[in-house]
Amino acid sequence: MDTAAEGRRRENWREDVAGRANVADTPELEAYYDALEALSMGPLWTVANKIEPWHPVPDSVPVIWRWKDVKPAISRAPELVTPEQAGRRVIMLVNPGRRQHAAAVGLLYTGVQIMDPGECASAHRHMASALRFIMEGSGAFTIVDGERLSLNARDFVLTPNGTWHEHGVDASGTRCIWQDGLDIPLMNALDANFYEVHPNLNQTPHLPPEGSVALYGAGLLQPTEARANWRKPYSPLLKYSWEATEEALTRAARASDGSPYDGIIMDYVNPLTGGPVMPTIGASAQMLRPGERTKAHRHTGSFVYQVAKGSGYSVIEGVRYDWTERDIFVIPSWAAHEHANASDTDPAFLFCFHDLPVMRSLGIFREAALDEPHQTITRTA
Ligand code: 1HN
Repeated sequence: MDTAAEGRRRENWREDVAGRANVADTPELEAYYDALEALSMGPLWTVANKIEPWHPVPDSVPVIWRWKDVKPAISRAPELVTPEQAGRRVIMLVNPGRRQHAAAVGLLYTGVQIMDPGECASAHRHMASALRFIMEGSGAFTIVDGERLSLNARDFVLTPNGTWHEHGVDASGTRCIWQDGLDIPLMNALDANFYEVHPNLNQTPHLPPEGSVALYGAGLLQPTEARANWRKPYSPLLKYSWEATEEALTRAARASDGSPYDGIIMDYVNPLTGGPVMPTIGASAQMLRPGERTKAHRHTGSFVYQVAKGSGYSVIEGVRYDWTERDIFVIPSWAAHEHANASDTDPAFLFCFHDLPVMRSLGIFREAALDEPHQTITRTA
């Protein structure tokens, strides 16, 4: 793949700097390397510049999956497999640089799932943390650890790690499509994944429907004693409605100039801690005001975006990606990026999830502005 990142990587490996490895191959050395390999050993100096780059050099490349391509692709699946056969009827969005990890970017997985009225997928749980962002349709629901939640377009719902979860669409609903996001590649990289099917195949909801929204969704909390039993590492609030999200961003725009790099951006938070919704995956919503074009920066962390409303473009490592509603795109770690709203009259809204909770809890988040406010656009994807 001939991307800017790839170019940097090649330069980086060739770079001849004092203190960095610089050993020419000789027949003696080649024979020595072969002998080491037979012993499951190897010289560090042939790979040192690769495994210790000057800055992150992701295998992931920027990718956009446009709704005009995703919708027809996922719409074929119901003709070919049932949710019972498939377990989950999902089309994965796979980064060309991360195929062997089934990753969309970095250590994050994403896919789109389709379900028809009256269908239901069985309950399971796993070590991976999961989320969904609803793309279209009505009557979808999910049951998370016994709590049934109804899902409308652009709602954001959590199925944190270890929770039993299943999804379906009411018989009175319409065909539903949503985006799934999981940290499967992270769990597999850590060799920490587990998976279990529910002993009864489906849950019997035993908690009040939308109970977490009733208790935690209004920005007010019960007294300390009443909520002291919540000791789990994820948000007790499981669903964040789009209506409240759009309103929060619209109000924030009246009170703040926002970020020069992201416009009006707000994190979905655990209401008990103000921290991220799950220990390994965070999520944000952002609004680009009419005509807004943000400044370019780069930072560590991998990002999966879905365009919730409006249209515009992002410039990632000098390449322009035009986007519109329901398009999904990814920004790899340390890639230079900036966003623009194409409309002079309407705001644009982006949903995104990312691994910043991992970066922050390990103390490895780093960010930098570019020298120039905007990148030179070398090509349009
Ligand atoms: C999963 O549990 C769902 O619950 C969707 O709908 C996609 C991909 C990999 C592993 C588990 C779901 C998944 C998944």
